[in-house]
Amino acid sequence: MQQEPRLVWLTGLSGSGKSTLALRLEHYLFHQGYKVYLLDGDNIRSGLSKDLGFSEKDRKENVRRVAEAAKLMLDAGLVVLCAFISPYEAERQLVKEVIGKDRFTQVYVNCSLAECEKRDTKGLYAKARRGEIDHFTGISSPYEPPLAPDVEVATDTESIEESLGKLIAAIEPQLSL
Ligand code: GGZ
Repeated sequence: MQQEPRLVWLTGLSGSGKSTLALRLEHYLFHQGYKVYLLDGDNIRSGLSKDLGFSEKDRKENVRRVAEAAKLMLDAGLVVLCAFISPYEAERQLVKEVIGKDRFTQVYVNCSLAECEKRDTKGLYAKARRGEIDHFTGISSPYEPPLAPDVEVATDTESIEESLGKLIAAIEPQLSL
């Protein structure tokens, strides 16, 4: 049987664990034999969205571009994982429309702002608190939690292994090789 294309979209605050989980999921699926590719801030904001910042308008444009790029990758038959803060519900709904609801899975990587700020692996929250970064999600820019995510993991109470296990259990039945 041929691989079914699917988009798995992870949304959550900076530091919530989106990229870590998406990378682990990518490795897992790759080793299961899926053709899978991960899009995240690291590979998108250094190229395709290089001209964009973090204003509401720019974030919406970033998410729109990612959705269109992911759609092309789905047309090529890939399983695509996207890990973006994507703070606005309306834009996440747009992604679902662009991709088609039958091949879209939304994952809410839920982690409290307090925990993300405590982790602060890149020191960005401290900078945002000092006013050195504008429009920082959770501090000076909003994050709208998904209204009806297909899967939710709580990385402030679960281990990475637990969250990954939940993700795999939810996503693998939606895929076929
Ligand atoms: C939020 C910012 C900001 C501001 C730089 N607000 O934890 P990170 O570092 O590695 O991931 C964050 C990344 C967010 O990019 P996205 O493309 O996912 O955002 S969106 O979906 O809203 O377009 C963070 C870093 O960029 N970063 N400035 N002001 N995160």
